[in-house]
Amino acid sequence: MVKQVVPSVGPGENPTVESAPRDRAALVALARATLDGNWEHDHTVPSRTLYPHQWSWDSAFIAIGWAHARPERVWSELTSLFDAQWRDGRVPHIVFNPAVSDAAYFPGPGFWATGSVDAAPPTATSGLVQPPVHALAAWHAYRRAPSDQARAALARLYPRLVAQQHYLASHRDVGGAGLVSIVHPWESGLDNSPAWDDPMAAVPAEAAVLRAYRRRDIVHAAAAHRPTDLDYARYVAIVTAYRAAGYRDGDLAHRHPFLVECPLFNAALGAAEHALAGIAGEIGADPGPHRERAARITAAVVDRLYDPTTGTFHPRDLRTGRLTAARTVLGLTPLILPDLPARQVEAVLVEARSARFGLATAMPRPLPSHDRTAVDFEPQRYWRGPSWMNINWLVRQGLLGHGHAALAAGLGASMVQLAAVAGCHEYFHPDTGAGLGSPAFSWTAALLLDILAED
Ligand code: 9WN
Repeated sequence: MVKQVVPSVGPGENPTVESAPRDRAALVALARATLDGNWEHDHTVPSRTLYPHQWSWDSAFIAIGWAHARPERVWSELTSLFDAQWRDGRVPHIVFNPAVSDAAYFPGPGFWATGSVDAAPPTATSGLVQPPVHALAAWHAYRRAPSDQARAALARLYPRLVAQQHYLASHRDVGGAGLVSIVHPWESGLDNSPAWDDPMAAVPAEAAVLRAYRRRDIVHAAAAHRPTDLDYARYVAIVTAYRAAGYRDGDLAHRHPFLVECPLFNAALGAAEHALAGIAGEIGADPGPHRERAARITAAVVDRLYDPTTGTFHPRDLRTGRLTAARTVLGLTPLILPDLPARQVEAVLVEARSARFGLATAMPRPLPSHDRTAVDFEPQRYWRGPSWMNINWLVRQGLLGHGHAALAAGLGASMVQLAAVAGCHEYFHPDTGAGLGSPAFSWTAALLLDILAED
């Protein structure tokens, strides 16, 4: 009998791996049970404890998992998220569940105060966005579980996905070169990545500001595995600035403290146009404009964010005009662009296969979130070292798309092995494989189901 003990990761504890590897059937059962346990009437919470609302890019990844477990929920998941789309087209990064108390998550709906914002929906939401991986997820999930009902749901979602792209391209091209600027590290999804250290250092804030608030995350996870109080003080300061301007995007260049072109966010933007071209073809719309936009985005990602001296992609800080120096896993993610030129594909593969990330046809652990050889690599702290399933899944998709099936297989096997031992955690120690953060995390479960379905 296979043991299904989840490693203990309470605050202040040092997590250890306790279980023998699960076999495939046990892992599928665990992943399905994790998703079922986090299902909440029309969407899936990322985690019952840490994240008791709906998150934008989580729902996209989760929808992919539902295609394997309960296909009708793919469309519930995505539709409930897009029901909270703002009138300007932005898809909010959090949709708050009104049945959950304001104090259950910080910052809760009272902090965001979107009720008085013209473009916001009646439902309480945040005012930020997250990487636009939804078209890619909808198209992937549809092809995993096609049906007449699924095609009809896809057709209903299509104009909303197009509006999401339009918002990003028209309101967020602060640099004027065809790329989106994120206005907060939370928009990257990799909140405390070393990629943001330079632009964040320029945001005035003091950790003492946090005395006015109560962080809920460190009630449920070890503080040493989460962003610091100073990070949170800056997160609050940046939202406060954006909120004070009614979450409007005009004139951001002259007033906003954090403006960065992120390689993952913009790669997702381009991949979304490729996916929309596929969706358009399926539902009888015109794929042509999507293909044209996709080509322009890929060219801009290469032109603006690729550094030939490092051979990888970096975020561009619009406040300084420079690329940030850290070599994080963000640099590998433009692989998800099917039309990434061969020169950049080869360079990113060299980076991925180096000691920094350890990609191989047989690899003991998935990719870490940060360069293992960097002095600021922190194997337990959130996006500063630990391995995350969603980023590994995206890179794996990129490898498959560029014809590197053996590397994709090596990466996929390392992901499955990790969860077979540690369970469906939020993130994992990149060396020991111990589970960190939430022990029942939805996108980990969802993306595992997707990989297992290919075997
Ligand atoms: C802030 C929900 C989200 C993910 C992000 C991850 C984390 C939130 C937080 O959790 O961010 O948005 O409170 O730390 O960084 O990628 O979408 O799972």
